[in-house]
Amino acid sequence: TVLVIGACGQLGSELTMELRSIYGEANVVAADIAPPKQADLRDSGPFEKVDVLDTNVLAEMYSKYKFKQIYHLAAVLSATGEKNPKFAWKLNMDGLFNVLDLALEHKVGRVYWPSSIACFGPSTPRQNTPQQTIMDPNTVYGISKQAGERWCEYYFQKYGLDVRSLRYPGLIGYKALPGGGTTDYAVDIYHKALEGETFECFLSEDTYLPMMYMPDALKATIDLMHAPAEQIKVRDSYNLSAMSFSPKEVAASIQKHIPDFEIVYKPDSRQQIADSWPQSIDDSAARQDWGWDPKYNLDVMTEDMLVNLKKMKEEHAV
Ligand code: VAH
Repeated sequence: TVLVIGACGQLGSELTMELRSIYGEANVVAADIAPPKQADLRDSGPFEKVDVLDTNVLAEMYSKYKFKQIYHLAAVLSATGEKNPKFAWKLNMDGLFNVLDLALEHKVGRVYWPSSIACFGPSTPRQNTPQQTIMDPNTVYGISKQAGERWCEYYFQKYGLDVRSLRYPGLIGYKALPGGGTTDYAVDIYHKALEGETFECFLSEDTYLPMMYMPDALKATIDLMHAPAEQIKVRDSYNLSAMSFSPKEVAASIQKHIPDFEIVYKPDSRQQIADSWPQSIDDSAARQDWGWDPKYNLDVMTEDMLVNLKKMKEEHAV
């Protein structure tokens, strides 16, 4: 059995469905603070209401399911974290400790925990950011990712826990909305384009950020977790990348399909967060160690996003 904590989030909802297609629906337990809204997630396998800060509930989950793997995705993201710094630190760090300790106590075979390009900061080299480099994150979310990476490596080195991690770029998908991130504009822009609305972008037009289409992110996560342990040389968190683009470029990519789509730029507090992150990532370690090889570029993603969002809107409209 596999436990997915944060299964109703942007990544969690798609990763749970992917894991269910691999391990069988009954063998992947979706856990989150509230039940899933998506019908396919809700109807395809077991759901448990879990607050990752409640160690008693986590212990009950283990005795009920005896899971062999845990994907711990529950966290407060960058923009929301800046509004509630202390809670973001508590949820992101105590949640991770609870999962690492549960896994250690019950000898859970493999643990997955996501880091992010947010672990880098203003002094980090912004082009082709190396796997090992300066890290001075200045968001609570980024600090929690930097600290979390150090603790994952510690649990591996000191206790032999097989915990694995990826530094995700911004993730884009059509099945679930993101929650409280700085890269969320890159999902919302597609919805607004299809609704024929002018898109108000909260980042300036030339804000380059590393990004990835959800199918690539899912494949990277599964490939990392299925790789033999001896291939995993990086035990804090692997750099991971597929493309980088700016709001101006994604708008232009959309206009190839929807010529009269319009965008206006109204940078807000998230601009400072984006300006502290890398613009492109060197993910050669992931490529060498476990064969990382992304498939989607901006135009292919745009086509797939618009086709699938249109289909979903027509189905819901019926
Ligand atoms: C965020 N989507 O914006 C997340 C992610 C790299 C960005 O960590 O906070």
